[in-house]
Amino acid sequence: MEKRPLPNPAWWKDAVVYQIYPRSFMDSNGDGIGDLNGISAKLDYLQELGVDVVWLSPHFDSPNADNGYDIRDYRKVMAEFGSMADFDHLLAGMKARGIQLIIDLVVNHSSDEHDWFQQSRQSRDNPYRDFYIWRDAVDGGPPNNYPSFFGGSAWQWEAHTGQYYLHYFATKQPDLNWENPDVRHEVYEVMRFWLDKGVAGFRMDVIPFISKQDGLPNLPPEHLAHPEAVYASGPRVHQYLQDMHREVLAPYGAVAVGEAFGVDFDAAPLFTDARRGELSMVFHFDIVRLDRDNWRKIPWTLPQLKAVYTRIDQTGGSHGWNAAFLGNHDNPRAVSHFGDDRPAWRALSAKALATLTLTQRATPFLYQGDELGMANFPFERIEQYDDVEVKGNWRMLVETGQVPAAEYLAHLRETSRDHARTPMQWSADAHAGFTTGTPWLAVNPDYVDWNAAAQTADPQSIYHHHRRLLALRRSTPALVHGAYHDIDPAHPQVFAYTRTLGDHAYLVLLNFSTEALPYALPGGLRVAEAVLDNGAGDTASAGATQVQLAPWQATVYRL
Ligand code: TEU
Ligand code: CA
Repeated sequence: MEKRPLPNPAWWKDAVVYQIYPRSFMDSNGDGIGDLNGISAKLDYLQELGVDVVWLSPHFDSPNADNGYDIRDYRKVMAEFGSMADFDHLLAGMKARGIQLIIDLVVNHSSDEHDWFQQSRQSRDNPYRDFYIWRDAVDGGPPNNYPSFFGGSAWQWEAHTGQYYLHYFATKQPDLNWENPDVRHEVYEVMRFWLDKGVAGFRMDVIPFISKQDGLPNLPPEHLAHPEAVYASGPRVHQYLQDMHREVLAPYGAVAVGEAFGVDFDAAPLFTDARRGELSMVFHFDIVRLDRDNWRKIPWTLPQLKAVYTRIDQTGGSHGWNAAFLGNHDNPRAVSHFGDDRPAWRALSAKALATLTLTQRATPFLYQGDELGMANFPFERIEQYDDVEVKGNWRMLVETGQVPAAEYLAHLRETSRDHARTPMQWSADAHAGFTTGTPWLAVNPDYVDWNAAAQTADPQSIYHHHRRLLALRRSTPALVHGAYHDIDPAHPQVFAYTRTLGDHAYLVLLNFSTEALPYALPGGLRVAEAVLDNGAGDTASAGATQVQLAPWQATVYRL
């Protein structure tokens, strides 16, 4: 076991993470699918940007029912992405540049093609039967009313052994049975395998779901549309995580960021309070889900958004920590989601959102392409989508006549996961320089104007704004660790907060609107100097108690 000397055991609090969705990042061999050698070829780009850590979405052997979130072999690299030698080469290239690697641990479920499940489904007395969750039919139907997130029941009938198995996601993603100590042991072994290679830790997929409710009772009707609250509150989740921490995470000094889907504000500290020994930090869903109800887009207001930031900061408290993010592979593009992707405002609002994420008391997670202001894809037809979730809901809702096709498509245009999965826009060359072949998912046609080559050459670009923010954060402990205080929670257009550490105080002012606004600083605050601005307008001079905010202006002031 490799022991890494870490000067600061909580080094990840000061880090900025960049998420790579390998299928869509860079294709090195012209088959239209991004791969590990493609990532290796772009490490200088990541180093220039200034990120400390890469989170790599699943790179394991998978039949790709859910783009790698259905793992067939936890110790093998997906053939489309390359070989284990390519992985080792990638990791060495990161180490050489001082970049740590976090990989995706997807162990609430495996693929149905995993050997464990192939064995498990053979017979009721197979030694692997209890690796999964099998139940008898009840009244000729599924054991309970649990829905799957990808449409239909969470139970799949297997005639061969006359029982149902549980799958919270696709039928090809059977849930592992964490009650079985052999399952837990196997997961620890998988974790050690990758830690021994030198990865720094894990992003843990839907980790609160691993403990199932005792007796698997029916969901009360009010939970049917959002079963995640029940799925995330099983009786033994904290026991399992504390065991995992003691057995694997602590001895290796590994970082763990949990996807806290379904975890409410009161429960979050149970996962992240360092005194409990579970996870390092969690992703809260309350921001990215503020404007939606499953696939439906719903209205949101800035005061609501600000209230969520404050609540999340409170869950961190003084013993916990959070992850800040506005996008990932499961969400629409940040600039289209919370900014304004019309030509006049796209760059400014993307810079304002970056300013927000990179000045939180939390570890920022940037999603590939957001540093370029990549925007949603102009989807029109169902055939243009790839996502298993889109297709499952189409079958369940549209094909049964419950929801008109036009209505579902109109919402998907705002909420689909596929917006984030279109290929990375590297240049104005064919297919945005992502591939010399045919990309697996269409490239956004706006790549001609919005790409990395153009932006790395332009000091005023979104990309360079990110570089400046990363450098500022690195040199300003108050922006990482300082107390967070929203100084004007009710203002409908302005997001204004301070970050204070000892004598060092900063004010972040964000105009979330396309209106020019005079803004009197609350509480008698006076600015000392602007330390970073997104170029939307003029900044105020020393001593000012009032500032003029241009549309989408984003400024960090020292107080
Ligand atoms: O996603 C968890 C999750 O529940 C949602 O974000 C999900 O994307 C879906 O929209 C719920 O309606 C994680 C992964 O990030 C996601 O890509 C996987 O599809 C999912 O788990 C299953 O592994
Ligand atoms: Ca490839």
